[in-house]
Amino acid sequence: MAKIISGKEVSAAVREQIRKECDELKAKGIAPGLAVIIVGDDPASRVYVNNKKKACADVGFVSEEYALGADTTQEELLGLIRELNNKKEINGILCQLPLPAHLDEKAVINAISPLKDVDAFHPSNVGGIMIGDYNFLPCTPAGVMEMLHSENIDITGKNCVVIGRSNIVGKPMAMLMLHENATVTICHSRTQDLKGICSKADVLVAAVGRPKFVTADMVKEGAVVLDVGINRDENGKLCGDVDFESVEPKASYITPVPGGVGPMTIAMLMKNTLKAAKIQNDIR
Ligand code: L34
Repeated sequence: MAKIISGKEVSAAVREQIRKECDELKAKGIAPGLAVIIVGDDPASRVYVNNKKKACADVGFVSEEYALGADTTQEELLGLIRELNNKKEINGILCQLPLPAHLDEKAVINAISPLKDVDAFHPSNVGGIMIGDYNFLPCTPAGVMEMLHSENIDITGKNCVVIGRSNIVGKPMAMLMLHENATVTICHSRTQDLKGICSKADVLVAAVGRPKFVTADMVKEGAVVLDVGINRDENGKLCGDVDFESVEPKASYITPVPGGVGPMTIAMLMKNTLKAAKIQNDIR
């Protein structure tokens, strides 16, 4: 029987701390502000953006939503980002991904001022993370680390396996685990003997984007299993990349979906926005 690490609970504790610090900033006349850009009408993105706005309200931040039509041009989007880069009341800018296919995601990420890049997707922030010199950590990997910390799980010298190599999750996830002295393996669609590698993992992070991809035969007895996926199963029900039912009895710790990594991603976004507000107001 695994202990379930609740992202709902851990994220609530993080947000509580942020709320306190936000109150302190407000006493100094500073109100942290986050701008969220959403382009088109992807229903999943809509849910995530709504959750981000709710979290802002919960911790006391000002949030501005910019909902743009699916036919928005690259020039229009870059124009908005330029405006937000210069807007004093806005400390953090986030452009929800994925963007409609005609838009250039890389150019959009590049256009956001690194000082307001609370996703930590800008190349200069990504580079900073590589060398351990950064202001912001990418929200989803940082959220996973926070879940490990909440249970005092020490990964020093441990065999950590990340399935997935995206710029948003897999690659930075591996880097954060490396920073905490783990031995890290990144697996992907071309990996040979995926099952063999996964079943040696002390800590297994699933970020593949395929429903119930990780099954019990891929998991070592007593492993810590962290599920980054958000998918719909054959019945349209929310599920992760891990087959929770079969894996849970084998794991020592496991994260659920929903109520796992998702809420942590949002809590880490709040943390980055608070930090951005402090830096931009020369506090600390
Ligand atoms: N720019 N794009 C940018 N930044 C991000 O950090 C994201 N991500 C990913 C997609 N695109 C992005 C998110 O915000 C994934 N993601 C995200 C955020 C929140 C939740 C899930 C993914 C979330 O709230 N999940 C809930 C359930 C949501 C539901 O009901 O569908 C959960 O409990 O897991």
